[in-house]
Amino acid sequence: MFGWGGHVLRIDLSKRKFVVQSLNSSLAQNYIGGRGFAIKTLWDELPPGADPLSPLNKLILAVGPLTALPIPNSGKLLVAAKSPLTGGYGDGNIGSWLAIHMRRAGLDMIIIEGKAEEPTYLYIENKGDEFRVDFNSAEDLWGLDSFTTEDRLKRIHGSDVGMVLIGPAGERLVRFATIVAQKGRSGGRPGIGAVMGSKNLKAVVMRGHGDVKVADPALRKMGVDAIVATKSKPNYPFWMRQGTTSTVEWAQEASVLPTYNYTEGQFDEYEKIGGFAVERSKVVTRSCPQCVMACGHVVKDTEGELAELDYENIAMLGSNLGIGDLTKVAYLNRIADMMGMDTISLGSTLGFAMEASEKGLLKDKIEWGDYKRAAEVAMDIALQRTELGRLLGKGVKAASMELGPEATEFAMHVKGLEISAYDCHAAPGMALAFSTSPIGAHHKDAWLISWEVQRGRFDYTREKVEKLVEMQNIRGGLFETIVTCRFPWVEVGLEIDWYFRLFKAATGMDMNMEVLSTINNRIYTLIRAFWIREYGHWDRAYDTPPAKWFKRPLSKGPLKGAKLDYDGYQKMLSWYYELRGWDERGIPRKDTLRHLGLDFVIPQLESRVNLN
Ligand code: PTT
Repeated sequence: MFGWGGHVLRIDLSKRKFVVQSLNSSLAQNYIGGRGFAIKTLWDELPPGADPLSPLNKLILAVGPLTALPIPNSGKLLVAAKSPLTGGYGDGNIGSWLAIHMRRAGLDMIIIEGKAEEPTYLYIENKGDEFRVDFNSAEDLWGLDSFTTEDRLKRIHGSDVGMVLIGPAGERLVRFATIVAQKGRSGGRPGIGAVMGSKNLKAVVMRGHGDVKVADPALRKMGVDAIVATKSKPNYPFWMRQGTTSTVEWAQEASVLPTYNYTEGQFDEYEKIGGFAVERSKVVTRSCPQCVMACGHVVKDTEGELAELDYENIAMLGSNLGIGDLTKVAYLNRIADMMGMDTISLGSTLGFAMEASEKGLLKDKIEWGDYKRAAEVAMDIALQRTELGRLLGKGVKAASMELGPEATEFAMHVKGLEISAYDCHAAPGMALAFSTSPIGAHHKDAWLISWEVQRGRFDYTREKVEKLVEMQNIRGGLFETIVTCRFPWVEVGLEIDWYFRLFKAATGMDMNMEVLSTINNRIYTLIRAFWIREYGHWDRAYDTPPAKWFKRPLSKGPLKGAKLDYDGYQKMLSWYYELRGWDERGIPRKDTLRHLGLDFVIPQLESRVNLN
């Protein structure tokens, strides 16, 4: 089998044992890699209803057949588990040298089970098919921030290793703790860092040896051509200057920049935190391994320290909190990176707390725009010091439920995952994208908003839903399974056909939109089955965006008065279910399951819900 390494490394932390297993070829063909491998493994192996923070949960690190190849932006790793934030399927796509080392060693997936008795970190190395896994004490590392931990591990193992690790937030089980790599890459928004912490696992360090075997040696030349094509795109020079941060100006113009906990779509001080401000302040740019489109723009924060910014970080820790100063935003961003917390969820949680404080629902004071207080509360969340930090560390859904019904009206999440940085008062298609994303409200599976703004943002049309499904198939079905960065395609316009040809050269297998659509339907439907199995029931309300966007119109700007229409939204949701072959409740139909080769889920689903 070309394209895949052919090995799965299974590590049991409780027994301090490991085993190397062969990759099942039908898994490779039907699920490709990354997210496909993760959901199939979780469905097959996780005891239904398992507590995500118990030793029963499985931490999955998976690459795909294009990861680490000499093609544009291939240094990515999918991290997944049952999410402690949402109770459903959770994953993230992080740039890390660990992905490169896994591929060199012929590993397609690492499955980490159980719980170490003491704080531990793993060191993995291979010689051909022989693997060594050391279970090392992490007593000296426990409590250290993610930057210091990385420095220490590199001093011990050399700077050429790959690694992922957690910060103090993961150790303390903050529900939106992430996995960190390279002092600024952060992945696994739905609390995958907390799952790692619950296993007493501080880091996974690896040195892999070997080559990735591909079906067609012409891949190398094709990869170089794809890199040249990427760099020749007209938008490439501007991208290199501002990366995702230019989205601040675009979002302001389009009235979708989350402001004051998604109450408004425009922020008066946007220019101070926009792409041009970043360009002026930039000290250096950082990237994932094997990247030709570095997106981490590093600026100095209020303390003169370096912090890496992207659009989401700026919007969620800037306009969403009423903070119009890049150095202050950068300071909050650095706290999140060092502590190992997701910036989107942190920004949403702090915004929620500011609104709750304003409404007198919190006894603690935390005011809009007060970055010092925001930083204090962020540290409190990471270290779980006070009642407030412990409340907010559960995420906005759980925190709002504890504060009561009034608070749930402005808790900005879907299925428990805080919404990424696009206000949807006037963007029903993007609201649907957030609400049907397989991990909760994240933009990675469908960034419909720019298309929607151009095509008629107030329409509730079937065309929008069809476009959404097409985007989900490409972004979720292709990039989350071949496991490379989607930026060459989405940001500068590298044609999707390049990926199909590279896939064929790597694996010998054909790939086109039709194959992709079937594979993604299979993966999406299995993920949906997983949510239903874990929740024990399903309801359209889980696929519906927060109340604020329906009930509280924008109060200023060119779109003053705009809000979502509930009936229009529900009409679009029904079309979405129809296109996916799910029933009116959002539950996959039996014939859909059979058609996609998912017959094996029927008995477990039938024990929880009636299937149509
Ligand atoms: C991603 C999410 C994003 S999406 C951003 S900014 W973005 C935030 N970045 C964070 C950060 O930084 N520090 C921090 N403590 N928390 C953060 N949380 C947020 O995490 C990321 C890039 C980006 S930057 C994006 S869009 C693209 N995402 C991809 C994806 O999802 N799939 C894919 N195949 N390719 C992608 N390429 C791009 O990668 P999550 P990363 Mg990320 C400082 O991990 O869980 O998916 O959350 O991993 O290595 O940082 O790459 O404007």
